[in-house]
Amino acid sequence: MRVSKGPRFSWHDHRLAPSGAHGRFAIPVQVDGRPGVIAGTFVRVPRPAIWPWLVGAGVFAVAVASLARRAPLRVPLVVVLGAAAGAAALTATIAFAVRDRPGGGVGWAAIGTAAAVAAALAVPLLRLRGRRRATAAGVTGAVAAAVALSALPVFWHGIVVSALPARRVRGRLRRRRRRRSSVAPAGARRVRRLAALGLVAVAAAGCGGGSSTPATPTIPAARVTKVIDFAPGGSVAAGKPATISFRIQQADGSPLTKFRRGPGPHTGVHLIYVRDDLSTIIHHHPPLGGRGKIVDHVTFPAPGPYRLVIDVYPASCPGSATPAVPGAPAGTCNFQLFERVRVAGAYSPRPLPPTSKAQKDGGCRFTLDGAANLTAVVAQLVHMTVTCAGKPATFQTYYGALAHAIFFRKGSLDYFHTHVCEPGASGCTSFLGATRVTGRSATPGKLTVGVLVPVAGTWRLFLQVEVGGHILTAPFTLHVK
Ligand SMILES: [Cu+2]
Repeated sequence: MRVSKGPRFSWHDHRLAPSGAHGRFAIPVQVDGRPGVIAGTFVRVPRPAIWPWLVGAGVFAVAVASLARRAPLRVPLVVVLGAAAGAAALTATIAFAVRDRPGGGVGWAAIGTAAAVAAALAVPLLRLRGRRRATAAGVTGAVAAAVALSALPVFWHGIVVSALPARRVRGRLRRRRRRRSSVAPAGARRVRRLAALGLVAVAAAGCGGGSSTPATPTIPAARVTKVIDFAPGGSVAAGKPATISFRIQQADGSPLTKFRRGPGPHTGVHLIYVRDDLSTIIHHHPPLGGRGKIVDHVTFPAPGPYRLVIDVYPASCPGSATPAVPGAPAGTCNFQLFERVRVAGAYSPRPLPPTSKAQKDGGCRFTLDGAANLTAVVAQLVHMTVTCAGKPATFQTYYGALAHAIFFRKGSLDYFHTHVCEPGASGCTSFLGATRVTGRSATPGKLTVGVLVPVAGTWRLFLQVEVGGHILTAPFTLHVK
């Protein structure tokens, strides 16, 4: 039985508990039409000791009895005990309604009924005085006892799903297991202990509707953030302006309409078109006005297949659909989506030029230093000297940065992107997992560029700067070990 709505798929299953102290379980599933299996190990944990509970109950009973012998304390004692029992029953009812519905979701009707009964009992308890107040407390206690008795089967249950953080619960159990050598069957009394805290929910094996024929759960394809309404559907012409448009649909089905703003290059949506042979890139920042529809006008210089990288910085990181950039400041989200564009005409892939130390574009000369020993996943800095007409170049801020270093891997077209910002600028660091890199430029004509790529191979670095109002692109071939 499926017990969840929305992007999660959970179900009620009776096959998780093999007999014995521990054993393997394997549940066949169909995920997006493909057969799979969810397997694991089921370990029964020893019962917790009963004596602390007996001792606690004994101490409590003695304390209540000794207090009850003093006549002036009897009424306050009954009131306190009745109110405490009522509060405990309410907590337990809410905990069960929130975490233990066989059909999933939250039992709002049970919570509403419990709250109404609690309010009806609380009013006389607060308003009345003397013996009548004690009677009200007695009624509250009796109702609480009835509620507790109805929840009693929880103690017969072999499996407990705890609402406490897994690490804390498992840590406790591991310590307990280390202390005891023997393994007793089923941890029913562990249930009691957690249930007493009102923090437990019970699931699976044996509850809610008897045994059913084991079925193969059919799990639909995961919902993901994706590009929709991508146009054009067919090929475009080389040398003529083409219009590219699309929307980004989030995992919950809603369109992505809000993007990160502010200084620095990590904002909005970057579109990078790269020809499959890495001979050409086009880097655009389209406007982000029209309710999620992104439109870009682009002229492709030569025919052939292009990969389009859609590098997205959403305004917020909702749920798990757009994971936060690991290691980045909280709230920085980034993900990439990919599309293909076919530019009509004969395509003859150009071989990748060999490694070079110098490149020219727009009358400027780019000299690369320190790129001989590059390693994947390691942040390294290389040095770029840019001279235009023999003088050090003055870099202008272009798309939030003084320089953009765009990396594409030969063959797979894997992508990474780092930046060089003005001294003191924020939001210029690039992250790959927990590894980070920030470029620098302290003097005109000099750039310290961060190199950080996810896998080894032959990579093409496209260094982009703006000098004198012109965007210059210097491509370098890099070998990364
Ligand atoms: Cu950039």
